Amino acid sequence: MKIFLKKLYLKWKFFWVNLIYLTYTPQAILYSYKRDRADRNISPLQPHSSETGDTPGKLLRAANTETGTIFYFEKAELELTFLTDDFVRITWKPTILPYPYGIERHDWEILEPILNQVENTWTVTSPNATLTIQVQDEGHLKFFDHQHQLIREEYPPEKLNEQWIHRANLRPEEHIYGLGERSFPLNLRLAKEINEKGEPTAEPKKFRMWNFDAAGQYSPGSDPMYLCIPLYLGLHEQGSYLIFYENPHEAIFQFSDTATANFSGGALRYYFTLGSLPKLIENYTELTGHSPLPPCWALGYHHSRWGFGTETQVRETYRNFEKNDLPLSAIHLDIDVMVDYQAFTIDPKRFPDLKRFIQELEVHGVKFISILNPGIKYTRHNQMFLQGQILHAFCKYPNGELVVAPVWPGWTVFPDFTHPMVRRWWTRQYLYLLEVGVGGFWHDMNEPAAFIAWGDRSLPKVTRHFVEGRGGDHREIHNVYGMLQSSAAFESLCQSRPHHRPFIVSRAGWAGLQRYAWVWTGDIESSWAALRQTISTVIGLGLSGIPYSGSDTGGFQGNPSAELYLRWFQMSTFMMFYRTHSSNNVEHRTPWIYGEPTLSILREFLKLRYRLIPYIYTLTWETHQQGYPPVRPIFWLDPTDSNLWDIDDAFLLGNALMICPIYEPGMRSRNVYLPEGEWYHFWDDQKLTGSQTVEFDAPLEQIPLLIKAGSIIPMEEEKTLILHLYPTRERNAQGLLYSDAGDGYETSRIDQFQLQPSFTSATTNQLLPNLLAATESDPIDSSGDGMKENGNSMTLTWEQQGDYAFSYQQIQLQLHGFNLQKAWIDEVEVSCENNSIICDRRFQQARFIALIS
Ligand code: NBV
Repeated sequence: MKIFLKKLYLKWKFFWVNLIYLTYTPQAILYSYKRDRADRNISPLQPHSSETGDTPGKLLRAANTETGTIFYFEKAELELTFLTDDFVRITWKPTILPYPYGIERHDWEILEPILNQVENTWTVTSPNATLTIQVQDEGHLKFFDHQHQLIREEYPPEKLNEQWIHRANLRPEEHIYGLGERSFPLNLRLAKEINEKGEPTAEPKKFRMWNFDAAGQYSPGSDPMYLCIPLYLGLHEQGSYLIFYENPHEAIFQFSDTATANFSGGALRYYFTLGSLPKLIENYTELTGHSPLPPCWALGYHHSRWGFGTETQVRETYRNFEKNDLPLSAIHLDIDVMVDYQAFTIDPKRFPDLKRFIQELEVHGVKFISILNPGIKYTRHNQMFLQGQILHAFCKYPNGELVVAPVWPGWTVFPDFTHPMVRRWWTRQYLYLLEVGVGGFWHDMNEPAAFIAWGDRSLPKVTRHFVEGRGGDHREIHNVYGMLQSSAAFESLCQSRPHHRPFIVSRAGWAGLQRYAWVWTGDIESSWAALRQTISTVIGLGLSGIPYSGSDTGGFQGNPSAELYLRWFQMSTFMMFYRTHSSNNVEHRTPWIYGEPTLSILREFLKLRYRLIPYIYTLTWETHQQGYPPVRPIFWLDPTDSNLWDIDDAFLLGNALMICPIYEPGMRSRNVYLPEGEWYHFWDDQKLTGSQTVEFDAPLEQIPLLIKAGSIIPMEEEKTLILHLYPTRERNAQGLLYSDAGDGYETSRIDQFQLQPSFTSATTNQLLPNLLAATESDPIDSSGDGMKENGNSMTLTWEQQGDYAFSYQQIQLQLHGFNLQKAWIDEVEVSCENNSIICDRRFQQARFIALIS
């Protein structure tokens, strides 16, 4: 009975989606039938548990060559290529190498490793001995770190017709993260298969690698998702590693006592790196590309809704934001503003003078973002279709017939983005919208998605693709399709607006998408479970190399209560893509519709986000340089503390800020396990010691926010830079501030702040006279280098690099955790008020006398 009711409920929930699709049903039936007929000779990928595959056979010999070390087996060759001392590329041959869509860097100086043989076991060691790989008979591989600790152990690969089966041992305590976008716990080893009743079973989850449209609504536990990446990180007691399979074919990954990767085809080429978590991500993003700096406005708040409809509605919305004193940076327009859902159109009836309207928005500091689907309406009345036909731009069946499938415009054709000429053609299509001033693009349905009556929601697997001239089919291209569309858009924006940074959001993607686009997590249901799920999904994306993501605040489908919306909004405030979006059949989700006190609390969080922009923008610079995701798992701070490995109800924003969302109705307090070190409670400066669980209050106005002691957080208000100093007990703290014009590619600057206990030379005892006068305590020699620490004083030094002019009119230094008694800026005494000092110019040193509070 319970199951029946649940099924009935689910049916009701999906009713509206079905209604939408109803008009497309005849087409969907026809297409599904045609797709299945075309794919009749392609058997679906099944996970294999048996050892039926063909293995490489006996290891015969090995030799160092120019491209790496080659191991010759009876039936295969293995090539190990050291890209750096801790990063190796592994290729099993013979194979047809993948077209390197995911790879950004090709110019590695291949290192020559040290090759050794003891009986039938060979070892290859990187020049600095950071990584040693042991190759044994049959193709058994072991990876050791510089201390000769075993980090990973792989079994010989198995080949089963086109398929590859690759297994590795997992240690009992080993945790696994990654695989791109997932709707499961952060540690993927905890994920279980769900049975028909919707309950988890004991069987480890089989994760599918096949970008998939959740079509209107998904819940936690849905798989696959829109953006799959065959990459995972392993973390265990001996260390951590990352493995990335450069193979976009459909695959199934499962993690039990072993990690199994089962690819339906393609090459067994993968990359392995070990070391600290930041180093793993650094290596991976060096290979697959760094995210460009986003325009600074993109870090503000975005408001979106499917169903905005007209200029009047959008105007009313931004004016209401202003009236309610709510900052806003962008409005996103969904498919309803197009003409017959045709790509690159905006209905002139709804937006009679688009250019002028976009200018109006610009005056109010709001960007106009336009949705874009990859499919082109299949009709002779559509110029783009006609042009594309002339250029042979669309995907075809092996017999040369166009692949036509139903999507929003009705019968639709799909550009083959694997053809450079098609990408060039596509880049030109953005021009009109760019000319009228559209601020950025939101790529939807680019898995690519099609409406179906049954079976796979995409193109037939036999669909032919150009693959840069070498040819291939949809089995190889499906997962990179959305990324290639984004690469064309990126190119277009760079070309036509060379002085502005592109802003693109994409639903689908693969390894390397970070070079072009941000991501949102699609059509998540509006529920408390979905709010909590978002934390793992976003962290998992970051660990998979996708640093900029966020969810539809409040959930896409459904009407969140004021409390759910508020709690979701509070969480989104600290995620990189800060957007509210919802379906066209739900209530409007603008902050004012929730009334008080919700409206005021939302306003506070919005304003907090804007105050934090200097800190967040600095994180984007770090991401651009090193690839680190701004939103991080808690274990990023201390991977040796296994208590942190499973935490997926909290996250870090940079290393200084820990965010603990509230994810249950009525929850007014929650427990938080703090990583080692000292912490400050953001809301009241309470000091806490790490490595323990602490309970925090969480009234509606707050979610627990913790600051790592030792941080300096740059914030801004009006034209004032506010440096929040959170010293450790030893009075140390540091922070960075990156700044530039906020867009474009001109000059930039880095300001570096360092707070330390003040020292004086013990031999000469030359404390600054004013400092001497102010302090009562004796200097303590704690440094051991003849310098004496001056008890209650600390010094903030400010160093800078870069040519961009410092743009703030005032600087406020706000001290936390210590009572400020006296302060000097470049040795001139200044007044202190409310534990802070204000100055109107840059300085080199600030000194404080402050007593620990
Ligand atoms: O374009 C309509 C929606 C969009 O609002 C949503 O964000 C996308 O994820 N789109 C999916 C297509 C319709 C889904 C039912």
